[in-house]
Amino acid sequence: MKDLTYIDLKECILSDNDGIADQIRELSVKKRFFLWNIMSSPGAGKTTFIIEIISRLKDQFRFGVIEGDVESTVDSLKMQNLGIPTVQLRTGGGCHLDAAMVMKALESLPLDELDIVIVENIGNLVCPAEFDLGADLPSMILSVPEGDDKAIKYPLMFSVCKALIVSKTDSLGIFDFDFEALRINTGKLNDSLQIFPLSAKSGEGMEEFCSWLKQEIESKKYQ
Ligand SMILES: Nc1nc2c(ncn2[C@@H]2O[C@H](COP(=O)(O)OP(=O)(O)O)[C@@H](O)[C@H]2O)c(=O)[nH]1
Ligand SMILES: [Mg+2]
Repeated sequence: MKDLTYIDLKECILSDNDGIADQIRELSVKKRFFLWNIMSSPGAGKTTFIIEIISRLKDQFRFGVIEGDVESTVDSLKMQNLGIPTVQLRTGGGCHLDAAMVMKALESLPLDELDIVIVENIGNLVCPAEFDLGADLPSMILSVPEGDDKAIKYPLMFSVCKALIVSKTDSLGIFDFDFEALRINTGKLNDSLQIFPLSAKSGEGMEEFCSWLKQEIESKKYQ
């Protein structure tokens, strides 16, 4: 082992990332916007939920969106159709967004005209959790059809989030989702995690979530 050069690339990548995440935090204070990172597996309902949030709160806040995808502009076109300033980040295979990518996207948004920037992260319950994006609200969506055991299988994601949105509650009659089991499993990882069962389709739970979100946004300190 003598003279062996050992470089922990993962550690280097994550420490570079954390430095840029800090710059994003400073930028968001200076430019006075709230940064919201939404993570989930593919199909959990991120885009549907974001559209519902924007349609409910667009008279109170000015939104911008950063869409992360491996390929395509499918989701960003939906945001553009709502008249929302949007940047599409294409990773071309990468399974997460990092802080440098988000910084690049922020540089293309009219930040002086925005109150909230939502990041729709790449659909994946693993890698996105490792990368701090400098968000005020790191959050995740777990849909009822995915099952209540995901905190056991993907613990880091549940550990780094401040809010857990349990989506598609309109399908609870079909799936055997156990909220008590979810609460027990997430409680072992993150006792400050706020859990919001809701359905972007039926509207159930959306109002409660919007009230909580407004409090989070209004509690951000801009000096
Ligand atoms: N039943 C039901 N379906 C939903 C709900 N939210 C999203 N979906 C559906 O789930 C699928 C994936 O939604 P999408 O928003 O594209 O998920 P994303 O890949 O996480 O952005 C679509 O067919 C949506 O219509 C919901 O609250 N209830
Ligand atoms: Mg989507």
